[in-house]
Amino acid sequence: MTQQAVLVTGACGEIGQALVQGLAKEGGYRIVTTDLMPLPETIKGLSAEHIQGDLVYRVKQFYDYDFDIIFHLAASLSSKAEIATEEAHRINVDGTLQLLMLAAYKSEKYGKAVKFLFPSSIAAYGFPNLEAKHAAGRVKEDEWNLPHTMYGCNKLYCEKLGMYYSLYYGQKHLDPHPPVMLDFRAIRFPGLISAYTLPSGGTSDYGPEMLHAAAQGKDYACFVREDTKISFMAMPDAIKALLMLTKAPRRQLSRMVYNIDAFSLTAGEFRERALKAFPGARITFEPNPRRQGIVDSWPEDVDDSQARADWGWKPDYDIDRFFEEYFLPEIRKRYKK
Ligand code: AKB
Repeated sequence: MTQQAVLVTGACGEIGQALVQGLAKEGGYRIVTTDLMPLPETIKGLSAEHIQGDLVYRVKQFYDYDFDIIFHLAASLSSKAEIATEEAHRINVDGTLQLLMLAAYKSEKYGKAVKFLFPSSIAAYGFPNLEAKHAAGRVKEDEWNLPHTMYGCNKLYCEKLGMYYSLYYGQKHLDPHPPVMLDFRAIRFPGLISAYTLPSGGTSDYGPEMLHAAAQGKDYACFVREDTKISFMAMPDAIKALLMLTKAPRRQLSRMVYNIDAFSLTAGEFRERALKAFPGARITFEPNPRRQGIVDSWPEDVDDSQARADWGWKPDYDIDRFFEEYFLPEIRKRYKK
């Protein structure tokens, strides 16, 4: 069987590790990985080749490969990006631009569209104040695209770049016989929670951090207010969504950027769930004004009806199933509680 050649950037990150495992489980892929770090033991055996280093300076090397699919996950997340803004721009935008150029070139050269899967984020949205956030409820993809963070600006702009290279690059669509363009597909992810890994540098991190701390019997001071509400998703659902969107026939897709949704809850509700599962957990609230401001600008919930209609998206884990069937059984095994 011919294998599809896949590149996963940011392979050592949370989504990267879970995606490499998901691709290996499905089979039929030759997986090349890249990251600043060496691969963790858990996925080392699943990558055919790992290229370690800064993506921005490595992209030239990837012109020697012919990838059918690129999962471009490498990014500096929202809290970290707000501290080192120009460096975040370099990682988030320059890296993406270079990979898009590579994928566009290869698509045209071989007359076969390279699929380019891009994890965007709820950070692409931005509300001026809490009243607007509460009033908006479930936002659609094209509403409130007014990010407050460098990371959100980077994600929104890279979505636009992906569309540009897929549709208009060189204005070649105006040729009588236009060349094959690349096939860009993006998902705006909510906060993600894995039972196996912890995020770093994000602002939705308080959710997973609180749960992992409670499971280990460690104190946790949550950096946002109790009433703070955004949407979250189990990591297996995030991987399911990426794989579903990768396989969806292009003709079924009415857009290039999709919201996906699973459940929304407040930081206080996270605490209640954590206390129910781990009664001794010590969780306090000590809001950090900058990080609070970031989460306050993100939607409480997103409307994912387009993803549901176009490629059959449906999460496996609602809030109850997330805790009872995924997170708690796995985390208890992990921390032996
Ligand atoms: C972050 O907090 O920066 C990310 C995200 C929501 O994209 N987890």
